[in-house]
Amino acid sequence: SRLQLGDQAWLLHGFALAAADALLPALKDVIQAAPFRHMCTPGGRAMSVATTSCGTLGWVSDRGGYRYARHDPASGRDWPTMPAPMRELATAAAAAAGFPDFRPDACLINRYRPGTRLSLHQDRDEPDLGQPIVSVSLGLPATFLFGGMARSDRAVRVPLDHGDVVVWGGVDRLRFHGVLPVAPGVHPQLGAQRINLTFRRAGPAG
Ligand code: MD3
Ligand code: FE
Repeated sequence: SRLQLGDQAWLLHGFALAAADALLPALKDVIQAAPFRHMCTPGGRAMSVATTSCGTLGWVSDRGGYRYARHDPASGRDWPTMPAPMRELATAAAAAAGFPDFRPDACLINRYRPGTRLSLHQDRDEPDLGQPIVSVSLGLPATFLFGGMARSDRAVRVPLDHGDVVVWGGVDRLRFHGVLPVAPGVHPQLGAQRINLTFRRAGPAG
């Protein structure tokens, strides 16, 4: 089912479930090649969300700020290639939400243990804000906060389950958003964690 969250924001309930058998082993390989780590915020604190990336560009945070980088700073090597099942899922979800030409070059992988949250923020590190973002939720459920264009705008709470996909772009691309603390639990396939995949176009159009 397709639930409209904004003029150009959609929740595709269960959209990733059919691909999960291909997705989870591919994800496991990526995490083995580029393990989760707690990056430093520009303010010098360790992030509570653990992250890694795959694709040509990976999202990086350190004392110097937030940016996309070609290499994993933990290893000095290229980020793992974005596996085809991941890339194809993101392209299909974007098309289902009205963005037919999405070719992601970056996938940020966020890991939430119970208690982990992500405070309200905007995604504005990407050069082309005309490109949508596709988010895939796996493992433990979470409550997503879907806000407005100003931090103080009232936020709508959206429950996200294993297999849910959210696509947002256009007029909704710069909405503030966040994730409430993940409740304790154990997911049958992923254990005591929520993993979110965020697909983006972070480099030049192509
Ligand atoms: C924004 N990750 O890494 S993206 C991030 O669950 C990030 O890990 C979150 O925000 C996570 O930058 C969620 C999901 C999302 C979904 C719908 C939105 C963000 C949205 C709708 C409008 C604006
Ligand atoms: Fe975000």
